[in-house]
Order: sequence, then C-alpha cells, then structure tokens
Amino acid sequence: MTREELCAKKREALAAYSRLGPFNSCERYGNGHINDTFLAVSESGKRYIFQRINHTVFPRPDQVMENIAAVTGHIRGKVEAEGGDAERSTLVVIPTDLGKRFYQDSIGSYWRMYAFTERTKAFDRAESLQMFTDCAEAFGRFQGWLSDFDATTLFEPIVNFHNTPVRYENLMRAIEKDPLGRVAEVEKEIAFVRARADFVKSLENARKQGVLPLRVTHNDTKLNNILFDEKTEKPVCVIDLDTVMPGYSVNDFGDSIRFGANTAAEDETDLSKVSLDLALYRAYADGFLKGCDGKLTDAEVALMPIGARMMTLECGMRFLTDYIEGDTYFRIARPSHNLDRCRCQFALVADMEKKENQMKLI
Ligand code: ADP
Ligand code: GN1
Ligand code: MG
Repeated sequence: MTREELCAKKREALAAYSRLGPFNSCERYGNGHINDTFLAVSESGKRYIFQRINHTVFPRPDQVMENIAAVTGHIRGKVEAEGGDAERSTLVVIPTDLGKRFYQDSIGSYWRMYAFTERTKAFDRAESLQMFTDCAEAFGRFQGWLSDFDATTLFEPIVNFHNTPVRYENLMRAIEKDPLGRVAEVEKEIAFVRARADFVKSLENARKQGVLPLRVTHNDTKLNNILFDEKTEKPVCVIDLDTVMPGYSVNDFGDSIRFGANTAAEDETDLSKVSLDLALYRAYADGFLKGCDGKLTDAEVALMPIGARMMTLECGMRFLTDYIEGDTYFRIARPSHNLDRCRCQFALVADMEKKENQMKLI
C-alpha cells in the first residue's frame, strides 16, 4: 500500500470515531515493528493511539480484540481490588461510534483506538538498573494478575508463536525455497542455527516431560511495551497485548533479557558492542521473581537462563527467515535491516553461551 492509500484509509477509519473528532492531526508514532501506530489529536486536544492492526501477522484481528477486551477487563478488576488506578493500569479500548471494538475499512484492514496514556513514556533502553528491575516486576505482576484467568477462553492469535522447533522448521523451508537468492549470503548464520538444532527443542521437551507449565503470558515483553510515568519513571501500564495467550513464563523472562540486557541495540551492526550485561540480567531476574510473587515453580526458575537464550535465538531465526523471504513480516528501515537484527541476536546468543554458568548462578 502506498503512503497516500494508507492516508486515505486512515481518514476513512477516523470517520468511524467522529463523535471524538474532528481530529487536528494523526501522525505516525512509536517504534513498534508490527502495527501501523498513529497519534490522533482531537480539536479539543485529547489524544488517542490509533492503530491499523497488521492483518498479515494477525489473521483474525477480531479475535485479537476479543482477547484484549477480556484480558484488560480481568486486569481492571484486579487493580480495582488492590485500590489502584484501573484507567491508567491497562489499555482502554475506545469503541467506534457504532460501539464496535474495531473498524474494518473498505479494503478489509482493521483499525482500533486506545485512550492515550498521558504523562508516560516508552524506553528503548533502560536508563538504570532500577528501571529494568521495575520493568521486570511489572511484567511479573502482569503474569500474576492473569494467573487465575481461564486460558481456555483465549483465542491463539498467532499459532505456534513461541514454538521454537516450528520456527526452526519455517527457517529451513525458507532456505529451501530461497525466493530472492539471499541464502548464499547467509550461510554463516544458517550454520549457526543448524549447530543448535537440538537446543531449540529444549523447552518443548521440558513441556512434554511435564516440567514446564503453560500459563497466560504476554509473549512480547520488550522494554518499549511498558509505559513509564514521566515523572517518577515507574511502570504504569503493560501495553501491546496482541500476543497474550498461553505460553511459558521463561519466554516472557527471556524476551525481556534479549531486548533489554543487550549492551547494544537490537539492530546494532558493530557486533563488538553486543553482549549480555550481567548486571542488567541480575536486575531483571530480581524484579521478575518479585513480580511473580512465588508463583513460579523451581523448574521454571532453573529454566530462566534457557528462556533468555531461546528467545534470543528464536528472534534471530525469525529475522533471518524474514530476510530470506523478502522482509514481509517485520517493518524495516533499510534493506539489510532484518539481517543486521539477526546477526546482532546471534552475537548475543554466543555471548550468553559463554556466560551460561554466571546466568545460572544469578
Ligand atoms: P507494535 O505492536 O507495533 O509494537 P504497540 O501497541 O506496541 O505496537 O504500540 C507502539 C508504540 O505506541 C508503543 O511502543 C508506545 O510507544 C506507543 N503506545 C501504544 N499504546 C499506547 C498508549 N495507550 N498510550 C501511549 N502510548 C502508547
Ligand atoms: C515484534 O510488535 P513489537 O515491535 O513489540 C514482534 C515480537 C519480536 C519483536 C522484535 C507480533 O514486536 O515477537 O520479538 O518485534 N511481535 C510480533 O523486536 O511478531
Ligand atoms: Mg510494541
């Protein structure tokens, strides 16, 4: 879709929320890789997050919205019971003028509106160890709030989302097809993955052996999926709830480590800058255990370092698959972006392998 077409659809979709308008502006916002996110500002100055849900990634956006309504409702109940600020503690979906959770435009795209959580900001890097501990506690608490949520009522928005052996198979299929002839360029990365063919099965094996429980998890625990209070820099709200579904606690732990305990950015091209920061690892582990409030089993705690390595390797494999397939999944800002992201993840995996014992000790 061209920029002009997207703009036209955005205008059409905004008209479905006309009671909130007119809108003075609606510009791109944030650093997400999946949805098209805009900040809509009404004439009266009220702000909204307006998103076109990525329909390729989420085949059933209606089910995604049903999940979000159920999960945010459950969390609101918990926060109210704790005497907290329910409006600020979770996402608030704003219905269309017709009372629906989304608007489907004339070409079939799905749009949704959230209340803008004011006086907050999102971070791509932790500004202190304390901030990372707080982030961990918030994700841990989020999991705790959902520990009594009936998982059987949730749709699975992306099937096998964190099933690493399936991700491995997807990569092998992409290599076989090689639609753009990019495989020759990434032989080293492919060899890196193949050398870890057994490792990718470790969490699924633990699950089959009954050691690893399924819980309702967030599944996309990047630091920038938490909004922090502008003044106190304490977490206010866990956002990006599109992938909430049954999963492993150690993967929620691991994905945060992958993104936030890297000494470099996710797409750093100078690989000498990439490593696991053990102080950040410890800070996150402390906060996560506190946030989970004793709910994790001993086996889950023991598997936390594996979760970190697994999510980093899996994410690298996903970036590599997307690069080979022609960059159809993750939003990119330069031609080799997915390959750069992949190389950075694999460099981090290699460093985690060296630091395995220290991670276990922590
Ligand atoms: P994606 O799935 O593409 O990552 P997100 O739902 O995470 O999309 O939104 C992208 C960014 O928009 C977030 O990182 C955050 O900066 C901002 N954002 C999302 N929801 C809100 C909200 N309710 N209030 C303020 N900012 C938000
Ligand atoms: C995507 O939506 P966003 O940018 O928070 C992706 C995650 C990846 C992440 C890598 C639905 O997260 O799984 O770990 O990019 N989300 C989806 O940065 O695929
Ligand atoms: Mg996000």
